Amino acid sequence: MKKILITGATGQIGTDLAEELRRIYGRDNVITSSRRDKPEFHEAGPFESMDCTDAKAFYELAKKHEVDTILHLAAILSAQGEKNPNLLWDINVNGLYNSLEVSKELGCALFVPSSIGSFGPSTPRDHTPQTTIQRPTTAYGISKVTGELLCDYYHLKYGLDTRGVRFPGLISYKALPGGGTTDYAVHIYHEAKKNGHYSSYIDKGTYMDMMYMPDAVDSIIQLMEANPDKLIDRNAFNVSAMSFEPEDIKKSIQKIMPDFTMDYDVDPIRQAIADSWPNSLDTSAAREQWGFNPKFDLDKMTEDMLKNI
Ligand code: VAH
Repeated sequence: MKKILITGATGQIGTDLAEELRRIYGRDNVITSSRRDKPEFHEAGPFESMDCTDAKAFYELAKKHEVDTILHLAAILSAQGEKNPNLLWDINVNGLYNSLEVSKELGCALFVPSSIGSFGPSTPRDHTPQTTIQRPTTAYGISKVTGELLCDYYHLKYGLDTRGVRFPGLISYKALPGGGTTDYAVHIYHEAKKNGHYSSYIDKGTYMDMMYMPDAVDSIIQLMEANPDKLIDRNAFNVSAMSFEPEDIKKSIQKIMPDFTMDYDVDPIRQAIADSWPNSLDTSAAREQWGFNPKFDLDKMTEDMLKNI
């Protein structure tokens, strides 16, 4: 990677990713973009407003900056997508299709994140294999499987250098997530610091894969810099650092904040989404093919989150 365009760059992943990429590759070699435009987006480096569903605007931005890599993060997340599946399809699939066409035209490498949301109730739930049944029951999951298949198609048919990971729930303190099902694992830290209490919308005993944002950012960079000859499962690799349920994160917080309390106010819509996803992923393919090796476990993440919020 030398000249990089990040779409959806003002979201939860993009905020941390742009900062780290600029530290490594240089401020002016990382162009960020988002549908929204705010003055503060221009402070950290080159930013241009761009709607990824506008094929012409997407192509012109990438060509103008002569990028060699596109990290396409623009997407609607699971819970928000169930409220507006038409908007989700437009952004998550038409936007992705544009990223493939632009990458093909300009010869760019392309990263597109998938998700544990690409699995469904018929997927083996524990130690979910790299290659297995993918029949998600959310519009979000269907868009993610579509994206995986399209990215593989463009690699096989046109030789496009497409790569992706299936992200678990991502936890960070720099930018809040928006409209996801795993967001409870971010909100709990903010509520712990603010109120010493949290009401979880995900029920006790609901295990989901999770990862701290520094490990997620490292995984994108590691994958994009990996030797292409070693990549078999390009779109997309299972990645995860841990699997936990709300009681686990509560206990982890109580090791630092003994008076922290939590109760449950379950949201049936987001609980149903969580229940359709795996409990834990098998990440051996990522570890073997490009050295995926997350550093943060739950307690180390909790310590860092509570220190920085
Ligand atoms: C969501 N945070 O909850 C996203 C992610 C694995 C979950 O895709 O929709």
